[in-house]
This record gives sequence, C-alpha cells and structure tokens, in this order.
Amino acid sequence: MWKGIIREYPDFFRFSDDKNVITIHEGNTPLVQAPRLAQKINPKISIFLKYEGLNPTGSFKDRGMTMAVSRAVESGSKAIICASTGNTSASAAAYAARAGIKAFVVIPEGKIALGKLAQAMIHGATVIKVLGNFDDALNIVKQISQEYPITLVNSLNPHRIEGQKSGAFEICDSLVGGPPDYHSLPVGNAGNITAYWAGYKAYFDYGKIKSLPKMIGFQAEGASPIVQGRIFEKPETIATAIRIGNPASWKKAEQARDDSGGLIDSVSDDEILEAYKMVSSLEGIFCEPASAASIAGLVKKSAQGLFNGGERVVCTLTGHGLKDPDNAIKVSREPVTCEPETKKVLNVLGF
Ligand code: AN7
Repeated sequence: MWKGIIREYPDFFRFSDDKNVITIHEGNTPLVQAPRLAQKINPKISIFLKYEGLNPTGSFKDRGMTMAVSRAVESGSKAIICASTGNTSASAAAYAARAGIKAFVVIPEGKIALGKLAQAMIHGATVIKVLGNFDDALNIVKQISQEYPITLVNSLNPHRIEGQKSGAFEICDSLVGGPPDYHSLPVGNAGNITAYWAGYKAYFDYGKIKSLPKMIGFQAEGASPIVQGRIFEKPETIATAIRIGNPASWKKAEQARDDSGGLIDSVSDDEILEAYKMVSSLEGIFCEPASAASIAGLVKKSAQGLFNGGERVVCTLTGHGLKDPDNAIKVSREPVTCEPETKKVLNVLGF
C-alpha cells in the first residue's frame, strides 16, 4: 500500500521520529497518456498528464503540505497559517485537522472556487476573507507568522517546495524511457515550477535519471508578472487559482526556466477555457481552469513551432475540476429538461 510521499521517498524526506509524519497518503497520482489530445494539438508529440487532482484534497498542494505540516508538528507548532487562492487553504485545513492543530486561512473575498471554500470550512479552519487579492493576503500572513507562534505554510516555507519535488520523482519512476523532454505547468505563485525543477535536479544528482526536461510555465495573461517583468497590482483571470500579481518564487521560477532552457509565457482566458474543455471532452479528465493553462500553453507553443516531432511532454494538471463547478457549468451545453416519457426523451436524442 502506498504510504504517502514522505514514507515512500525516505532518502529525500528524512524524519527522525515517524510519529511526526502527518499524511493522508498523498502522491502516487496517475500519469496518463493523452493520445486524443496530442492528435488535436500536435500529432508528432506525445503528451502525458500528471493528474494531481487525484490527491487527497484534490490538488498538488498536498505534496508540500504533508511536509510543511509534519515539520511544523515536529517543531512543536500548534497552529498554521496561509494566504491562498483556494487550494493551499483546502490542503492546509485538511492536514491541520489530521494533525490536530489549528489552521487559519486568509483568502481573497469572492474569488475562490466554491469547492475549495467548502473544503477549508468543513475541515474546521478559521477562514478569513479579505477585501483584497492574494498578494494582499500573503503580506498579512507573512507579518503575522513573523510576530506570533503560528507556522506559515505558503510556499515561502521551504518544506512545501521540498515535498512538491515528489511530483517529479514519480514521473521519472513511471515514465518509460526516462524523464520527459518538456514539462509544462501553470504558474501562479511560482512554487510548483520551482519544486519540479528542483525535484528533477535532485533525481539527476542521485543518479536516477540521465537527462533533464525543459521547464515551460504559463501564466494567465491578466496575471502575468513574470512574462511582463512587472508586478500586477490588480491581477485578473477566470483561472482564480493563478490570479497572483507578485509571485513569491518569482526569481526561482526564472532560474528554473533559464537553467532548464525552458520558457515562461502567458495564455489568454479564452485559450485556457478552450484547453479546459478539450482535455475533459477528449480524454475524460476533469481539471480546474488554472490547470488547463499547461495545455493551453502547449497549443500556443506548438502553433509557434516549438516542437520538432518526437518530443515527450508532461503537463501537470494541478487541481481537480470538481473544485470549480461554476466554471464547468458556464462553459458547457445546458441539460435538456423534458417530460418523463420515453418518447419525449427519444425526441431529444434525435430519434
Ligand atoms: C490548481 O492555493 O497559490 O505556481 O494559494 O491552485 O505553485 O503557485 C494555488 C496555485 C496552479 C499555481 N494550479 O501553482 C493557492 C495557490 C492550481 C493552483 C497553481 C495553483 P504555483
């Protein structure tokens, strides 16, 4: 049985006392080949989807949270705090519940997908909605964690990045033929692209792999500080998870991009929604809009001639589509209502 990333990768995640390990058996998510998607985007490349929506709280955040909360417990901390566009708060709330400690989460009012808010609430976190954006919330929790005995579990906490390296380990362990040529990710606070690159490099140094992928990251156009080289005071995008104007790991993401020979570009909300519908309708895999930025980016870069043919590309689908039912319903065909009669139903079916 899979025992969670800390216990599955003990060479990388060391704990002197196993009782401090707080886990909901995160990780071990499927790496699914996507031939119909590749056929549509570029038949000459192979696309694999790392379906992080299948983590315990439905996003990749659980990989970092198991580490951050375990280290917090190890150090005797009784409370954690984070700012969040939703998924970090859901994960923090769940792991705090599991650890029997308090969680305080600060979120931007009105800009959180419904499922994520429900998660933070049901796990018993104290949820504070600020009348501002994620960047405002992050500044507040940074200050509080510096002055009070509350552990910050945003990705400024280095244990978060440590744990998130495990996504790269799993890909290397399961992809036949070694690491991919390209790894595509959505970029918000820029922790995940930083963590994946660190994970690939750690596996390389450990002698587990012989090559490294190029990291390609995609921000939403209305929240693309790294692409534009300026802070966005008022970031806006339908992909609320990555509605971030001043990413905490900005410089580290640029380093991952440059060291790997990759790129960070932006995609429009329309391109994100198109990719969101494409992956769900062609592959049966439901991710949230922000996750689809990784696929929208492939569409854009493929059209611009990035690929020669034969490349293997992994896209991380960072969060589950069920987190954000409102957007799914908004972009889909309406159900048909009809009388409870076979004939009427057949009529709707076109028979
Ligand atoms: C689904 O929850 O920042 O570039 O506060 O939820 O590592 O920030 C979420 C980010 C991509 C971007 N996809 O990752 C938060 C938060 C999904 C996300 C990202 C997020 P980073």
